[in-house]
Formats: sequence, C-alpha cells, structure tokens
Amino acid sequence: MKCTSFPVVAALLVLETSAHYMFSHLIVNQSTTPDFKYVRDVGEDPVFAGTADSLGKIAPQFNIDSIDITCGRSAFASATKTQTADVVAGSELGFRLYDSMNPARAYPATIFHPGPAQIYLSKAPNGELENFSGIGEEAEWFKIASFTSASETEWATYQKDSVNFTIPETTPAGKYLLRIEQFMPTSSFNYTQWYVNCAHINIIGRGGGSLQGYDFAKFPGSYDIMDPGLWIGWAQESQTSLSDYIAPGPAVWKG
Ligand SMILES: *[C@@H]1O[C@H](CO)[C@@H](O)[C@H](O)[C@H]1NC(C)=O
Ligand SMILES: *[C@@H]1O[C@H](CO)[C@@H](O)[C@H](O)[C@H]1NC(C)=O
Ligand SMILES: *[C@@H]1O[C@H](CO)[C@@H](O)[C@H](O)[C@H]1NC(C)=O
Ligand SMILES: *[C@@H]1O[C@H](CO)[C@@H](O)[C@H](O)[C@H]1NC(C)=O
Ligand SMILES: [Cu+2]
Repeated sequence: MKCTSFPVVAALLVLETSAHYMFSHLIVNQSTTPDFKYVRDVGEDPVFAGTADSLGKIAPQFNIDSIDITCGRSAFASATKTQTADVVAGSELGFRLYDSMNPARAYPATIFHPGPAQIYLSKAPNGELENFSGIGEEAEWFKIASFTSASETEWATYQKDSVNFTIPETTPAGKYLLRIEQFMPTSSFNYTQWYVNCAHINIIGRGGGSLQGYDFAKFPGSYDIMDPGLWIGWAQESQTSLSDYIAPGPAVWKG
C-alpha cells in the first residue's frame, strides 16, 4: 500500500491518511497515560495542516536524514511541556497509538503499515530532558527492543494498537529519552514511511549494566538509505519470507 502526499484521487487519500498513526500514549505500570503527557507532542505535516483528526500529526515522515526523524516533527519544541514518568528498571512499558480519531472513520487505531518496530534509549547528558533534543553528538542511542517478524509472512506488531517491551533491569538510573520507531519498508527507494515518537522517563533501579563498547546510534545519522532493511520490499503483501529480515541499527542491549 503506497502513500502519497499528492491528492490524485481524493477518496484514496482519505482512506490512506486515516490509516496513519502516532504513538502518543506511554503505557506505564500497565496503565495507558494521556496523549502527550509523557510523550513529546509533534508538529503537523504542512500538507495536512489544520485538517480534522490530527491528520497532520499522524502523517508519516519519509526523510531519514531529517532532524524530525529523531522524535517526530518539531518534537523538541514540546520538551519543556512534556512530563517525566518514573519507571522501575525491569518493568514493562509500552507505547500506544493515538486513538481519539473520528469514530466514523474506516480504520481503528492500529499499526496499519507493515514493518518492524524498535525501541531506543538515550540518557540526558546533563541530567535534564527539557534541553535534550536527542539529536547530534551528545545523544547516544542504544536499542532495547526490536520487533521484526512473527512468522515468515507476518510482522510482529502488525495491526496491534500498542508495542510493549521491558526496560532492562540493570539500565543505569537516570533520565532518558525513550524512542519508538515503526516503519514500513517499501520496494520504492527512499520511500519508507516512518512513525517515530519519544517519551520522557526517569529510570529507577540498581543499575550496574555496562554500555562500554556499545555501538551507539545517532538519529539522524546511523541509518543508511541503502540498507535493504529500509526499502527492499518486505511488504506484508509480498510473498518474501520475513524470517530473513535484518532490522537497521545496532544490536539490542540486554543489560
Ligand atoms: C501492552 O500492555 C497493555 C497494558 O499492560 C495491554 O493493555 C496491551 O494489550 C499490551 N499490548 C500488546 C500488543 O500486547
Ligand atoms: C530522500 O527523500 C527525501 C524526501 O523525503 C529527500 O529530501 C532526500 O533528498 C532523498 N534522498 C535521496 C538520497 O534520494
Ligand atoms: C510506576 O510504579 C512505580 C513503582 O510503584 C512508581 O514509583 C512510579 O511512580 C509509577 N509511575 C507512574 C508514571 O505512575
Ligand atoms: C539544561 O538544563 C539544566 C537544568 O535545567 C541546566 O543545568 C543546564 O545548564 C542546561 N544545559 C544547557 C546546555 O542548556
Ligand atoms: Cu501511508
């Protein structure tokens, strides 16, 4: 399923855009927290600015070299109004999709575009999240979860309304940006649709895990547009086996 910004066929556009989404809720202690309470709010895609159902905010991104690929469109502008959730290392957290869409729309809020989902952490270098963009040299992102295939033909998070994962028990205590990325690799070069959001969390725990020697990621920066994991056409519809899929980025840190 392709996604275009050009309203060639109006009906198709509506159908397609209503299939888009964003991860506006953090799930903590088994509870879904309010939209953008702990997740940085995002700006709108100008193509859909001002339209109903937050179509501008849920519109995907395409450019992996943009600073908006870090935490979402203009997300750093929301840093000071985002609260920080206390979370216990070793507990399960999650991101849940924005769900206050028009009830009359055709699709429920689910991860409608087939592809992987990955979770990263980056510790605020000066201990404060308000002035930490997550962009550039000061940000050191390590991966704590990677959801790829559930079977040869299905992506693990496809059509789910949330993505849950565990904060490794030995993660050093402190304030972190918690980033989710979910994307749809396409057979068209440089046309991968990206859905990214970041939450503010304060990890409480005994720590002890070492990140020495870890090959930290940068967003933007680490992902290569030539990476077959981004565009080779591992669509849900394709007959290709997903078991061979290799997700971009460094290894999962297990603590
Ligand atoms: C994630 O966890 C929440 C709360 O514990 C739960 O309601 C939801 O169903 C879980 N999502 C998935 C995909 O398992
Ligand atoms: C990829 O697409 C983006 C727009 O989404 C564009 O800015 C960028 O230059 C393209 N990169 C390449 C290598 O074609
Ligand atoms: C989650 O539970 C822990 C331990 O009970 C508590 O310290 C923390 O404040 C809770 N976090 C949120 C956001 O409710
Ligand atoms: C970030 O904020 C903290 C406290 O609010 C402050 O101590 C620090 O100097 C700030 N850093 C920068 C780079 O602005
Ligand atoms: Cu799309």
